[in-house]
Amino acid sequence: MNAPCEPATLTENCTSQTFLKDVIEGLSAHPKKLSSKYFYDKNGDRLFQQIMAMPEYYLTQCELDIFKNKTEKLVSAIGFSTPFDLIELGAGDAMKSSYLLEHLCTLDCDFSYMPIDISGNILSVLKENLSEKIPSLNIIPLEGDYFDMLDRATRLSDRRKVVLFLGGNIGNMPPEEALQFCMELRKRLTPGDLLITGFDLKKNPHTVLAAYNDETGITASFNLNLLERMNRELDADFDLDKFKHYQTYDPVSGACRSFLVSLEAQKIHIGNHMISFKENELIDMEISQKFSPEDIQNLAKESWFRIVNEIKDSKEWFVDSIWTV
Ligand code: AVJ
Repeated sequence: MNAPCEPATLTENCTSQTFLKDVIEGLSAHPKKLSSKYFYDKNGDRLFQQIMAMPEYYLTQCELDIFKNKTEKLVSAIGFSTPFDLIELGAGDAMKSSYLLEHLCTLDCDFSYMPIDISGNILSVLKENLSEKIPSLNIIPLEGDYFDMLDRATRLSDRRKVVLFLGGNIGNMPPEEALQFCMELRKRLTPGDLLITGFDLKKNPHTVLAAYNDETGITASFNLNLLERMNRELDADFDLDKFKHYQTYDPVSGACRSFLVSLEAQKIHIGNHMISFKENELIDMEISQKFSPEDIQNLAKESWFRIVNEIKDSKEWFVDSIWTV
């Protein structure tokens, strides 16, 4: 039985109860599974920022190229004759979108910026950085799950919505889930609204694998940090030396996956739960799906969107696809 949450600490208590529930459910499944959305605690945010700075992790540079050098194209696709809310799902530190935000402010556009993120930590970093960089920007940070916060944004304002979902975050869902997600998103948008999604494209498989299998081991630490987070927040006793990161990329399906391998048979305690691992048993940690142009077209079509524009980086490794309802 879950204890009812005290109003004052409602978010925090309920969040850690959901975290525990998800973890126990995932580690009781076959194969064992953890959700990559829990990667992003304070330490995970820091590790992900290190990943974005790695030369192998081309995604950031590609999308930065789009936001820095093709800002005009983005702005004309958005259109700014009517006021709007720019809602960013998984905004993180808003490094890429800040170029768009700056441009829109220079043009004196009537818009609010509503960054949504599961990490309250990164949202406060974002707010601090952006208020300094673009003082005239109206920022309304929303901490929580995408759809809960999107619904809140709708209750706060009835202006036209421009939804940003960048960085290849959509790739963190297996294809079937991504379709469900787009359909859910579609339900929340009305004519005139736009969705701008960043897709990492299928490319030389060596390039893809290298981005997630760095020699320096930052991606490995990023995965292992979730075990450490469970030790800290859920009173678990994972020994990080007894798990090893394993990365795969299947160029046919486009699925890039990370696993943790249990290096020996072991029993782990999480609060008053116990989880057994066999030697070499896997935990399925994350998928980073890659897309062909046809994959993107099919996804848009099956979720009742229409593609109105596509903006690629100069290498054509990444695309920001602009959809309307
Ligand atoms: C933040 C989901 C876009 O999948 O490429 C980076 C996360 N994981 N390296 C990705 C990640 C391992 C990243 N996204």
